[in-house]
Amino acid sequence: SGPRTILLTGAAGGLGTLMRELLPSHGYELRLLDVRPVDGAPDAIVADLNDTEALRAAVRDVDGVLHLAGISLESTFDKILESNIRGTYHLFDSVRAEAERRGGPAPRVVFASSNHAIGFTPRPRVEDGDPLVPVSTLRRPDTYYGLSKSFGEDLAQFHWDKFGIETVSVRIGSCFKEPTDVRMMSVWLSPADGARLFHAALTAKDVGHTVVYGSSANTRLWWDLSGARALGYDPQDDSEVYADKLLAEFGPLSDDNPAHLHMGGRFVDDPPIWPY
Ligand code: NAI
Ligand code: 15L
Repeated sequence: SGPRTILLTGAAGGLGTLMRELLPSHGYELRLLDVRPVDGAPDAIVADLNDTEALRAAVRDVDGVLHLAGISLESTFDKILESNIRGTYHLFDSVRAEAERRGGPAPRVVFASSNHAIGFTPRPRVEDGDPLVPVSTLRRPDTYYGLSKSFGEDLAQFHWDKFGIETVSVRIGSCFKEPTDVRMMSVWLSPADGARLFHAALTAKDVGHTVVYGSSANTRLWWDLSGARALGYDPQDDSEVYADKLLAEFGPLSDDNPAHLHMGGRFVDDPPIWPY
C-alpha cells in the first residue's frame, strides 16, 4: 500500500516542524493545519481548531490525525479553554462526523497529551527502588494546561466508548533536539524516537483508547514505557549521552529545589516559568 495520508495539526509549532521533517520517511503524506501560516508550506490549511467547516474538510479521506495543535504551556484558563478544550473537542467531533460521512471506520487519532497531566506526581526515586510510574497512576494535573490534557484523554476515551473512534494518547515528556536540564534527562523524547512512537501509535492494531508515556529509552527514566513498546515502539535513543554536560552545568537533582520534586518540574509553581 502507498503512503498513508495523515492530518498534522499544529504543523507550525516546534514538534510539528520536527515531525514534518521526520514522518515522511515512515511513509506518510502529510496534510498540514495550524492557526498560523506554516513556513515553507503554502498548501497548509490555516485555520483555528474551532472552525468546524475547515476541520471537517481537513479530515476528509485521511487515514489518521496527529493532533499536536494547542497551547503548549501554561496560560490563562480562557485561552486553554478555547484552544485545548473546545479545540480538541472540535477535532474529535470532526473525526466522528467524517466516520459518519464514510459510513465506515474513523481515522485513527494520536493525541499529544503531556506529562503535565500527571505533573503533581512525586518524582519516583527509581535509583532507591521506587517503581516506574505506571500509566494507571492517578492523574494529577499541575496547570490549567495539564488539566486540558487530562480532559483530552477523557475525550478520547469517550469517543472510543461512544463512537468507536480509536486514539492513542501519548503523554509526551520533553521532545526537543536535546535535553537542556537534568529533569529532562528522565523524560526526554528524541525527535527521531518521537516519529517512531507516533508511527507505532498510528499503525498498531486494535488500540481502542490507549494511553502511553512518550520518551526515549533513557537510563534515568521515571515512567513505564511498556505500553508504548506494546504498540511496536522500539526507542533508539538515551539522554544519558548528555549527562556529563548537563550534570556539570546544573548539578544533580536536589530535594532543595522545588522544581525537582514532581514529575512536572517547574510547572507545579504558580506562575510556571519556562525555560527552566
Ligand atoms: P508549539 O506551541 O510549538 O506548537 C503548537 C502549535 O499549535 C502552534 O503552531 C500553534 O499555532 C498551534 N495552535 C495553537 N492553538 C491552535 C488553535 N486553536 N487552532 C489551530 N492551531 C493552534 O508546541 P509544541 O512543542 O510543538 O507541542 C505540540 C503539541 O505537543 C502540543 O499540544 C503540546 O501540548 C504537546 N506536547 C509537547 C511537548 C514537547 O516536548 N514539545 C511535551 C508534551 C506535550
Ligand atoms: C510540555 O507539555 C510542553 O508542551 C513542553 O514545552 C515542555 O515544557 C514539556 O512539557 C516538559 O515538561 O518539559
